Amino acid sequence: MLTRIDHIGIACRDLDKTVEFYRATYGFEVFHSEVNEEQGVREAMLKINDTGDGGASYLQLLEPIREDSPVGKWLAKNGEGVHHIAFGTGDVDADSEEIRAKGVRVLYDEPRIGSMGSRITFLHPKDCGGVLTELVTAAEPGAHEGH
Ligand code: V0V
Ligand code: CO
Repeated sequence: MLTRIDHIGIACRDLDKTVEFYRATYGFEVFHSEVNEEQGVREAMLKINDTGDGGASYLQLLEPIREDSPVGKWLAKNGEGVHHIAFGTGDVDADSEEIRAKGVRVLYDEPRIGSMGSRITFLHPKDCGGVLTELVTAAEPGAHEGH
């Protein structure tokens, strides 16, 4: 069951500058940052609030590390802005299969590794009203502390 907005993914060209904008404007601090080679991004997670399901909601700031990555291609075409939304679930495997059975294209056969050791998959934007949609199951609590 999808129980929260896990994050909003925002594509940017300069991660450090964008982090500074969110800090100076809203007071949001970086909770975690990492490079995800497979996805082709350098990213920062800004925690906005905890949620009633034991998870949390974040802004995910994304800078491409390769031009031919999903975020690199998207930036070249659209410029900076909102790239995807992500719903949180306790069971990404079950929920993605259920959604696939409704005829929505799920991009991966098996969920892949996302931010902070989470397991993630994506739904094709053309099947979701133009919105690239991600499903996320967070790692077990304590497995990944913010850093
Ligand atoms: C592409 N399109 C989008 C879109 N990206 N529409 C809405 N939102 C987006 N973000 C549209 C694009 O305008 C085209 O429409 C059409 O889809 C095909 O796009 P394309 O540029 O030819 O690109 P493709 O087909 O090579 O790739 C599109 C997909 C790709 C969605 C398949 O971006 C993908 O695999 N995304 C999933 C992985 C990802 O995004 N990773 C980065 C975040 P027209 O022009 O034909 O109408 S990593 C992350 O979130 C992590 C690590 C995490 O949360 O933990
Ligand atoms: Co994401």
